[in-house]
Amino acid sequence: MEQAIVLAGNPNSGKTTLFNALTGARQHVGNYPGVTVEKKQGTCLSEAGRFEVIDLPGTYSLTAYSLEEVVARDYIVNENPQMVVNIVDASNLERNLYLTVQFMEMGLPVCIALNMMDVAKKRGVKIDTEKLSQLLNIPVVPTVARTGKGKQELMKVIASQPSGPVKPLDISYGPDIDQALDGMEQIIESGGFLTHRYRARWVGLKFFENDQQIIELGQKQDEKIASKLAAVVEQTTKHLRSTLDTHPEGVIADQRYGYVNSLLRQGIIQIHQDENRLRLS
Ligand code: GDP
Ligand code: K
Ligand code: MG
Repeated sequence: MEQAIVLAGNPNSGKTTLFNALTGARQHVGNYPGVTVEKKQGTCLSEAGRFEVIDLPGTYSLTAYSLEEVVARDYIVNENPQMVVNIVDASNLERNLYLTVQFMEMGLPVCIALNMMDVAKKRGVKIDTEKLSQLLNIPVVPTVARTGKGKQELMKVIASQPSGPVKPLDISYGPDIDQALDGMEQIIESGGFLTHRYRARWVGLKFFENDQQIIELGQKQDEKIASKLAAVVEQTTKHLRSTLDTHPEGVIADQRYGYVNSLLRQGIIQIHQDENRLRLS
């Protein structure tokens, strides 16, 4: 069977540029089934082997807030690629890693192509890619998609990753949501509720995020479990509102950003003032 990888990331992170650099002329364009979202597919012949490559629609999150998010998420879950190659804009790390974290929460095999390294360098920003890789526990390969720099290294790293299940990332969402998620996870697992496609804790999280696609899929499978989960969400929401004057979706976004920032604060980014630039300005 041919090895398949997907390119995923924020809009304008350089996905299509990297896709072109990897596949050259060996590509074709179609649509995802049933929707008018463009699907680019191609073949990468690298030193590390032959790969089928898909350029997924750009997204900022993985909750069903937009068609692009649903298409990207569904494609990954249905096709089960060997690797999700997350194109991260090195000049905008915080925003981009917010999506990375969400791929990791789904329990997917993820690696980072840390792109736009030329832009970061020009701005005097130095990124410790090894440290970022250690902290996230996933491969990070610096790239400049525009020139093709780093693409062979990226394919080698992908080819060298062991297959098999990946340890998912579980962020703490504070005591109230964490405890609710523990309970939901048990309900979800014992009922086999959507677990043929998704990990249990992630399903619980999507109920908290009011993800209409997952909630409707769940209701179709088992109305009773779906309303049990909705009741847990409702109770926790009430509690959060009365004690902290906040709501689950807000807490979840804040904690995700908090997690990303706690990584970045550990010396990932160094800013060097360019002496020439100082003299010129
Ligand atoms: P997509 O929305 O993720 O598919 O992003 P694109 O591939 O369309 O790239 C967005 C813009 O960034 C384009 O103008 C690219 O030429 C540019 N770009 C992509 N990768 C790089 C890179 O590594 N360095 C620089 N300087 N520009 C890049
Ligand atoms: K640009
Ligand atoms: Mg694109």
